[in-house]
Amino acid sequence: MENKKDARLTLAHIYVAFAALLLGGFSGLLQTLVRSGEFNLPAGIGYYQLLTVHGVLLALVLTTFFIVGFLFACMSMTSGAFTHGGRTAGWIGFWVMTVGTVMTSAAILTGQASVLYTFYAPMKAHPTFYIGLALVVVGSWISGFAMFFHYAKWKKNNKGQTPHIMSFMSVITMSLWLICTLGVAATVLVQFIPWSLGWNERIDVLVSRTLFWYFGHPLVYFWLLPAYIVWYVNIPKIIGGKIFSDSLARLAFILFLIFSIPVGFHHQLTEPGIDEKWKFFQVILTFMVVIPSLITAFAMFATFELAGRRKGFKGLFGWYKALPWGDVRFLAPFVGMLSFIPGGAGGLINASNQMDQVVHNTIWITGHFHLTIATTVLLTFFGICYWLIPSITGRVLTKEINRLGIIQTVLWGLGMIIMSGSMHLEGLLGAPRRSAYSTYNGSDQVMSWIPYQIAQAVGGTILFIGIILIIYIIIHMLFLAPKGKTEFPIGEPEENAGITPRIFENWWLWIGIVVALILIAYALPFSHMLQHGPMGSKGFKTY
Ligand code: HAS
Ligand code: CU
Repeated sequence: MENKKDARLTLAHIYVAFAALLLGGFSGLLQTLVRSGEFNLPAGIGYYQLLTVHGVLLALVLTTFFIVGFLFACMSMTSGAFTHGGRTAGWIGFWVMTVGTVMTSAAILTGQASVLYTFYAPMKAHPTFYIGLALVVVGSWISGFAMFFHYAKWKKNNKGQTPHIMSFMSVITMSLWLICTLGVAATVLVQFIPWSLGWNERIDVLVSRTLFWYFGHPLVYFWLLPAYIVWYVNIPKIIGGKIFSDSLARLAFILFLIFSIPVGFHHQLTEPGIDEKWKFFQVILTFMVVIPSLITAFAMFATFELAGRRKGFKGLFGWYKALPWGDVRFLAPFVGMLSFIPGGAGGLINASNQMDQVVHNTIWITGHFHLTIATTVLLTFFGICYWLIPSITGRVLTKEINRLGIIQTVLWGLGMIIMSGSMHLEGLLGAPRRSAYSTYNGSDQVMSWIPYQIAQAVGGTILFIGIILIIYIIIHMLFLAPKGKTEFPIGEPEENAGITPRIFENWWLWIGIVVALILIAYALPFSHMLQHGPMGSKGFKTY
């Protein structure tokens, strides 16, 4: 990276992210071993405590730190170095997030917050669990504003020009994050913190879950969009091609911003207290937010095909031979793309009301998100590391590490096919998610689950070997690889590309549509909840 000071800020985020991967991944391994029935946890560690460590550290900490760090790098590379003020804000954001992470982790590790990563009321955790989470969110806002100001400054200094697509996408991602975290901030600050401190005796469960999922669905797109940035902008350069269509890519990101927020009810399809017609409406919007992913699939095929044909490969599928299969910077994200085909299809099943009745709260759902976040997104993040880290540390990716990276990618794909595949199948047989090992007195149905649980332990073990490998690779690229210059690969548009329409920079229009759609989808059902709320529930400690 060109600016050393910005690079250090990105690096700090990467350190925390991979520390979270190591600890969170280890607890994932232990979980699959427990569920196989062949292993008991030592030293009084609880299964649900472990599951909370796993979910919070991987789904919330690893992702948020990696994404914020990566977006700082994207902005610095394509809108120029941050000013002193912007970078200071970035560091303040980083430290606020880190203090929050330490608080939340301490609450979980000391056994005072085994409430899982969705922290559903009326399960109650120690106040520091919620305060820590609030700090993580506030820290990320500070960083987000640093990015918004940076973008606005670039636009002011370059009047009439179109901002770089990578900066544009970064700002969309952080805008999505800012708007959706308002929901989780509201429930944590207004409901959970006063309740856990004993200031309020009771909590409205439905309101808290609704605010959580208002945040929880766009959260998954906050994970996905940085991966899409790489697919649209960096992968073309890595494979020797061009960005297929700058305008189409920007359009896809705007569609994500518009449609990914007012859809939280698809996580609450079995929730009593929400009228069916509002669920139906949000399911329609859920199917709208599939469209930009389909656009992305189309754009990827087009990018690959055009790159192959330009190199002279012919025939209907001849172009696939032109792809750099031996280059881990391509292979890791590519396996991520592949796994999004079944992962996305599973999402469509979940979003369909009737089918969701079959799979909701079964381990099928766990299978779904291990394909999407833990493969599609995470393998793309690993793919980023192979060029981002050496370009920051002034080192190079050696042939040996590239080869090790390919082994890591293959292990990850294989481990996930076994683990996620058996989770999907076991879910169809009715096995619940979020459940420690039990034979339920040996009923026949439950006995049919056991082989799948053993398969999950096998897959989980392969994945854990993958985690050890990637940690070794990261350490190598940070401290051991030979010195040298590594490129930060940024693709260029096709020669005959049209001009990017100016309307994409009309932020007030897009934010206006987002707000309007959120109001249409949520205002009535939510005010109904507030007006007809029950007396609320006292807190329970189930752990
Ligand atoms: Fe999901 C539950 C619906 C996408 C993550 N999801 C979850 C949970 C998580 C999660 C973490 O409607 C669990 C939350 C919890 O703890 O309870 N999901 C969807 C839908 C999509 C979707 C409709 N999910 C994701 C992504 C995630 C993610 C992305 C993380 C990153 N999901 C649901 C629903 C539930 C749910 C319900 C609740 C279920 C319940 O009952 O609780 C869509 O966005 C998917 C659209 C994607 C596609 C695929 C496009 C394919 C592409 C790849 C192209 C490949 C190429 C390579 C180019 C239609 C872009 C090919 C090359 C060759 C040579 C072949
Ligand atoms: Cu969702």
